[in-house]
Amino acid sequence: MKFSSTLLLQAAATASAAVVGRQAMSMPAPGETVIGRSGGVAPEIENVKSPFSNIPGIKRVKMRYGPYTLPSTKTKNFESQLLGVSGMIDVITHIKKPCTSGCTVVSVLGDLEYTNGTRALTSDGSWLHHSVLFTNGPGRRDAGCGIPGMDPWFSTGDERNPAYYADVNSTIDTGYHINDGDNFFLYSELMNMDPVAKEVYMVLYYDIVPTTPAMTKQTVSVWLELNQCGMPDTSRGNLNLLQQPQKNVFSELTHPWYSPYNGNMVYVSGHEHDGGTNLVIYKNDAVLCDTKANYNAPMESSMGAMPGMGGSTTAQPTSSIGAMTYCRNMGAVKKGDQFHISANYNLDKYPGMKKDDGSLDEVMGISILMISVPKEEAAAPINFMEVTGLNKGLGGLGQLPMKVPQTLQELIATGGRFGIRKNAATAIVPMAM
Ligand SMILES: [Cu+2]
Repeated sequence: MKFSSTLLLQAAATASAAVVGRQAMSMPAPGETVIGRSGGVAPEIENVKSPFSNIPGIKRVKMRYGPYTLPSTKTKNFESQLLGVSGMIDVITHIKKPCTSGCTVVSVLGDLEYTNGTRALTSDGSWLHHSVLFTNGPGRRDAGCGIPGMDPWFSTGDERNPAYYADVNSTIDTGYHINDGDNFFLYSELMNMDPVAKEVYMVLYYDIVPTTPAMTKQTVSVWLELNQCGMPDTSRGNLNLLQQPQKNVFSELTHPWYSPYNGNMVYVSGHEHDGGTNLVIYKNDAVLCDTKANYNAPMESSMGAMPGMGGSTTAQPTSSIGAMTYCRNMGAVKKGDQFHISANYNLDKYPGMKKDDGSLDEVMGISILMISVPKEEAAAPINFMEVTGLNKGLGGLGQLPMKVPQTLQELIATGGRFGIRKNAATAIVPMAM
């Protein structure tokens, strides 16, 4: 279920055989009505007021990506026919960056909109199921597994939480640096609950500042999730190979990740599917952050609370997660510190998401940990065996040479070890930069 490696695998698998053009993606099936087209078209790029006005030179850039057509729940597509889930699409797009000549990101927030700029909400049947933002460019890598190429550095589910790459209450001496040679890719899994197709846009709000020589640090985004780096979870029997629950009440524990960095922990998030109660991030077996699922919060509550975001929030049925809490400024991390997550579920209390045939859909446990590190340390070699603890767990076996894939072909060759996400219903949608 590793997004980063599997996305590349998906991309490779679909690039030659199933390239779907932008036009095709936004075309409704014959006879379908598409809503979201009336009432004007919101701009693609907009400067809006940043809520962090205490930071000198800060700018909030709102960027719209798409359009994507959410299929009607009656539409037969890859997802409905092979995955048994109606109204869903999975798309990877090459997207524009919020700056063209380099900048530093201090916060990102994701949202979903209709064509005319009104928010697309779960209350009207439009789900932002998942979205993951990747950077590809010189020196980029997945810090969670040490795989070079794609850096998954931002993710949002329908909780639409902000992510932080710096302490926004302090002087900005760190952040996620974007360089000239970087390319952005956005993976989105979006879902429609209605028998009417809808045209939507993914929206990312970036709070950015100019990169300055005074910034001696940079923030590294570490992706932690169930089946960390393709390694089986240390708990057994909770989930099948497709990550469908085999029990109603369980705690799924991941293979540990060992920090290759000395630095400071800026932020950590939690993402679960319905049925989840909380996701706990442990540092050296002590609770670092207990992110709690809130079933009573209005969906998109974080967004609604952001100044200038507007939009209505509607209370959801208590069977759906409306918000996940997160932690900020958690203190120091040292090289060798061990991290693992526990995704806790109670499907007796909160029914999980179901496929069309009524069986339970897969569940997830994802956390992104932002660590601010000295610039020179951010480029330190990452050894897969060290970051996954194999070196420690297998008593020196990590001394064996382990070839880290350097090319897409080599990465594909590791498919068995890194795993392939089952719903590889991905289309590549090239976009002009
Ligand atoms: Cu998810």
